[in-house]
Amino acid sequence: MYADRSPISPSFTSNPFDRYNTARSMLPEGTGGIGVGSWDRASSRKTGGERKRVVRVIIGSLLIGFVLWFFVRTRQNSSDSYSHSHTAGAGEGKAKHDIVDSGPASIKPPSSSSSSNGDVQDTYSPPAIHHAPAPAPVPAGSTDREQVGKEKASFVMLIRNQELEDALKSMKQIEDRFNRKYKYPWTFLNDVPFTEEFIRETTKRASGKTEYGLIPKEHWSLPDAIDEPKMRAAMKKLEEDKVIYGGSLSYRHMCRFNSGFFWRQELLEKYSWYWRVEPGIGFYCDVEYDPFEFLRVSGKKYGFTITLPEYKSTIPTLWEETLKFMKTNPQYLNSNSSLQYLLEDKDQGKGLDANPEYNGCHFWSNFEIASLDLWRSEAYRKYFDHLDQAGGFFYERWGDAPVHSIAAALFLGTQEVHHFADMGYMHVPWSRCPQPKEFHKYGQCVCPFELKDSFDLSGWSCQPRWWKIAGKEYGS
Ligand SMILES: Nc1nc2c(ncn2[C@@H]2O[C@H](COP(=O)(O)OP(=O)(O)OP(=O)(O)O)[C@@H](O)[C@H]2O)c(=O)[nH]1
Ligand SMILES: [Mg+2]
Repeated sequence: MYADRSPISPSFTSNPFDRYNTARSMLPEGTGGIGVGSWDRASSRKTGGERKRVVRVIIGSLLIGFVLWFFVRTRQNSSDSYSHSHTAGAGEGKAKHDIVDSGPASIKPPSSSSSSNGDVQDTYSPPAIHHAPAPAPVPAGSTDREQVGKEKASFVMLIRNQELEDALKSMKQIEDRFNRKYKYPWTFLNDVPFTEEFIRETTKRASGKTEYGLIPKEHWSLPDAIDEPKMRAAMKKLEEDKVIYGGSLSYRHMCRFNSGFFWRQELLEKYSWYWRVEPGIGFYCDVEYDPFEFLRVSGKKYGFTITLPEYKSTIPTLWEETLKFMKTNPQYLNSNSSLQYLLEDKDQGKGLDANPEYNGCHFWSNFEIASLDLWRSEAYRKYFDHLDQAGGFFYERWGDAPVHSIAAALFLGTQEVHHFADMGYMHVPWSRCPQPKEFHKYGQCVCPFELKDSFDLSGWSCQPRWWKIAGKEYGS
């Protein structure tokens, strides 16, 4: 049997901050808390001794002294160069100068994507593919909802009417940080009709068009083949074991819907790409390019922000069923798959024939920017049908996150999966932000936690496993 290593506490309460703290306190002995994870670059920064620090302080003071002396002399010699700052005082003049230097027009490419000595680079330029300048922000109060972005794409939010307030919080951040310039549409889905208030308020908050879909009954109900008493008994057992959402039927419908049906909704037929948004998330940095365009142009199909291990008592037979499926459908395994990211340490290097064990790592699917065609593909449809017939969405509590992730890892090439390391993101109880300080200046990130507490650096994160096979994206 495998150990249950999920960072998600089974004893969550309804207060998000309790949940955050509970989850933090559950970190195992030895990981030293969030931020002292297995990430070698982070821990090596902590090994410098007191002596090194003193030397650094002395050298730093000398440098600052020299820069001040040079600055004063330059101002004396050429008072014309900074004439605009003379009336405002030295402090304000310096601030203006900084703003000019860091503006988009003066951004220069970094000399390397991450500096090995930990120095902060002063400039950042997104990868060349991002270079199409972001459109100008739409003036406040504009009622023109015409899409500016060029992709066939939509935000997608599966949501309950009573989550309106949290939906608006998520939308506000995504709109301010990205969409007010692109005006991509929003698609809301619900298993019951949306209220007038929900439609009115979310439409007010969106810069683009909004559409509201009622999920067909057959996409949100028990399949005939499911043995209900057997399912109820399994639910009771998981509830007794305090497995999060173990006793919830609606949660099971939600996971099955997100796995096999959201991409079949009529409202989404016209799109090729989606950005999944959940209520109550945090989104902390500006996105100055179109991620849909980025994925399309770079030949990628799936993008994530956080990766972590699944709570294994929710998926006892998911991997077994996956192995069965892959044995009868070996043609779907991509020749450059990310299989090793899914495997336990003891099974690293093995192929599927060796029946390796799943380590539970998955892309946290409450955030996804991805291709709808990935789920529409023959491989994924057949995989979903196989899983659905096995019944684990109901007899166990399979989440859409491991289902999507296993499929993306096996059916896509590693290069087709993208870590959006430039995006700051939070879904209770975890959050992450880009690490390089120069990036924060460029992305105007406001991360409400210390960078060392970013989930990527915690002992629970599967990020190092992803880095091992895919390398690091800039922002990591
Ligand atoms: N319409 C509808 N949406 C649901 C239902 N259950 C969950 N959702 C939505 O599905 C998404 C995932 O559900 P969540 O409850 O957030 O599940 P989670 O992210 O695993 O867990 P927490 O966020 O920790 O509660 C969210 O966008 C919810 O609003 C439901 O019964 N009906
Ligand atoms: Mg959620």
